[in-house]
Amino acid sequence: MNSKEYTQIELYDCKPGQERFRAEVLSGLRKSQKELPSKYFYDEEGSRLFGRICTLDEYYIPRTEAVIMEGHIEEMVELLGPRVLLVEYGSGDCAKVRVLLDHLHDPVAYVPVDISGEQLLRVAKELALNYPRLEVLPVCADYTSSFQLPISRRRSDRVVVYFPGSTIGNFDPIPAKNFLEHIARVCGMGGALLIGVDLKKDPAVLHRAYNDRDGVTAAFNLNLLRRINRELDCDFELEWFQHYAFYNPWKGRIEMHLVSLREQTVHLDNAAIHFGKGESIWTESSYKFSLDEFEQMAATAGFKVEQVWTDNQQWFSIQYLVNTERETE
Ligand code: AVJ
Repeated sequence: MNSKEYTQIELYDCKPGQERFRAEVLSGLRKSQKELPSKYFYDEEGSRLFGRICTLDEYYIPRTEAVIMEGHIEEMVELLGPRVLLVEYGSGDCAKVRVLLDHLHDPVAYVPVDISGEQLLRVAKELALNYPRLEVLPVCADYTSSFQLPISRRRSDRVVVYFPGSTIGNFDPIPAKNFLEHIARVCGMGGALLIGVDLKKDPAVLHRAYNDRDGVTAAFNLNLLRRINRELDCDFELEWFQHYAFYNPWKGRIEMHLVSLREQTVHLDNAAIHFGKGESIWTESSYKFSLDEFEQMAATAGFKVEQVWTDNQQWFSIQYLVNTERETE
C-alpha cells in the first residue's frame, strides 16, 4: 500500500458521559416547562429513525439540500479552494459530504464530528476506504461544548466547517450566535463555514414535514423516552405520551413536544417527576430563517455571507460564510 494512503482509523472520543446525560435530563424535567435536549435523540435507534425521516416525502430538507449541492458544486469548491481541512458537525451517515469530497481540490483531511459513536466509527472506516488519499479523523463529541480539533499530518490552506441539514435551527437565538462564534474560532481567520439553513415558508409545508403520515417522526420523538428508560433506568410509559409538533410563526420555529395523555408520575433516581394531563416535554425546536435574519445573526458572530444558493421554491439555502474577525482558539 502507498505510504500516502490513510486507512488506519482511530476515534477521538469526547462524548458526554452517562452522568452528564443524567444531569441534563434531570434538570430539564425539573423546569416548569419540562424539556429535554434534542441532541440526545441520536442513539443507534434514533440515528436509524432519523435516516428514515430523511427518506420521507414530507421531509423536504435532505432532497432539497442535495439538489442545491449538486447544482452548484463547481462554484462551491472554487470558493473553498484547494487543500482544505474539512470539519463536519453532526456528520451522521456522512452521505452529504461525499459530493464535496468528490469535487474538492486535494482536500487535506476530513474531520467528521458526531455524538453517535457507533455510527461514526463505522462510516469513518468506510470513507477512508473510499478516499484512500484523504486523512479521516473522526471525533466523537457533543459539538455544542468545545473539543480539541485533531491535527492533520499535512498542512491545510484553510479550515472549512461544513454544517448541513439546518441543524443550526435546533439552537435558540442566543446559543445559535454563541455556536457560530465557536465555529469562527475553530476555523480561524480566513476560515469559512458552509452551512445549510432552512428558510421560512408556508406553515402547512412545515407542519407536514414534522407530522409525517407514517409516524416516523413520532417514533423518533418517543424514542428519546425509551433511551432514557434504558440508559438511566427510568420508567416512562411510552403509550401515555404523544408526539405533538407545530409551527410557531411568532418565533419562526417548529416545536416538537411529547404530551402526557394522563396524570402520571415518572421516577428517575430519587426524583419523582409529576405530569398533569396535557402537560408537555419540549424536545426540539427547529428554527426557520429569512435570508436577512440569518445574515444578521451571522454578522453578530463575525461571519460575512459571501454566497447563498437556494432551490427554485426558496425552501432551503446553502450559504458560504467567511470569518472576518476571530483568531483560532
Ligand atoms: C437534523 C435538526 C435538522 O430539525 O429538521 C427532523 C431533526 N426533527 N424531524 C430538523 C428533525 C424532526 C432535524 N435536524
